[in-house]
Amino acid sequence: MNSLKTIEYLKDSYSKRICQLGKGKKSGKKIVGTFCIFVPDEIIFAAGADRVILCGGKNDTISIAEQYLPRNICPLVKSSFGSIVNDGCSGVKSCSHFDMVDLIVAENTCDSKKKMYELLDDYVPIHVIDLPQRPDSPAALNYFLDELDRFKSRMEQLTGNKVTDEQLKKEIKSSNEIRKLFHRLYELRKKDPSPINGTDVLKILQKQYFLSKDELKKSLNMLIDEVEEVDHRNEHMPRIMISGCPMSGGNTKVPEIVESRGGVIVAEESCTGTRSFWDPVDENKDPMLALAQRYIKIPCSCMSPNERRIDHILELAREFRVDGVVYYTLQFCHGYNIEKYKVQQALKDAGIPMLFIETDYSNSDVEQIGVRVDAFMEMI
Ligand code: BJ8
Repeated sequence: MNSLKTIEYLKDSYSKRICQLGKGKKSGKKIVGTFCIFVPDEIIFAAGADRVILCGGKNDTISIAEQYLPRNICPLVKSSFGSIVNDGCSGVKSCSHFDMVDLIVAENTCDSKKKMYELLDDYVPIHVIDLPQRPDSPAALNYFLDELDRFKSRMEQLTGNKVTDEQLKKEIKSSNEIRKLFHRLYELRKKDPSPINGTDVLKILQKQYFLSKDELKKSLNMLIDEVEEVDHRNEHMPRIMISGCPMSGGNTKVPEIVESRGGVIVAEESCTGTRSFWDPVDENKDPMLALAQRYIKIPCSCMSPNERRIDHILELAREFRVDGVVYYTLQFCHGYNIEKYKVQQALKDAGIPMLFIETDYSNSDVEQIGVRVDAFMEMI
């Protein structure tokens, strides 16, 4: 498939966005950095602040992080931390948007992240949202609602703006519009053959928490228009779903391997995938309650029990008619690594083959993964 114009269009989106953030900052806008999809954007925007994602997907900052952190924690945490503490002296380019951040809004999810946030407190103020990790327990929703209220107050304090219900409703509607656009894009991926490669979709998904909302909407509309006009490939290619850890910006290793070996990725069950947009926020309820109800249901592996995730995987596998699932985990991500067992059982019962890949951000295992993907493609 020819390279997509939308991907070309987004090539210099990083520098444009940095420039936009810089201008906003000069005019007094506050900038919030986040690491996780449990943090409701709607509250940040309703307070009149801007938001950028800080998760690292690049390998080159990991050695910097390892001067502070143990080696045996996940590469996403090391890459993110390394980008932030990098002073540029080692020759690795430092993260140009971290310096603009006024506040990090973090969340209590996995242990590695929790402990990283304690260290980051030395670099920039942090507000941590505590997540009830048994989301279906009777007290969980009210606890989370209180945490979101606390977060709302912190945003009001930071920006000096009152977060009104009206403003929240406006932001919820706007975020739902983006979710609908992602659904339209994924609807197109249900075609067989799929008219778009998963690697290209991932490049957009990775930018969803970095671009401004307007730019994201524009890019998604461009992409949908473009994909609707794509001439169909004639041959059926094995339809693969990726499931597991997020793939932060800079990390497209596994989708590239899968798609260079004859498969096409048609869905991603991950936070750089369906988990980020699948469920809308109810626009007809009290906005804070609606946000709490929507966000508490995100099926991250930090939640227990997490049957919701298994159900979602099976639903996606059916809807997207997948031939196989690549279960992707980052090294030392215990939550997703352990959940693999239940996912594998459920997929086996549904007759769907699964390939398990545990990897990091380096290229040292590209060949080895390629050989295993080849064998998987032959089997499905
Ligand atoms: S909602 S998946 S974005 S926490 S890969 S740092 S889990 S050890 S990124 Fe995540 Fe929020 Fe959950 Fe999504 Fe820890 Fe695992 Fe590393 Fe991870």
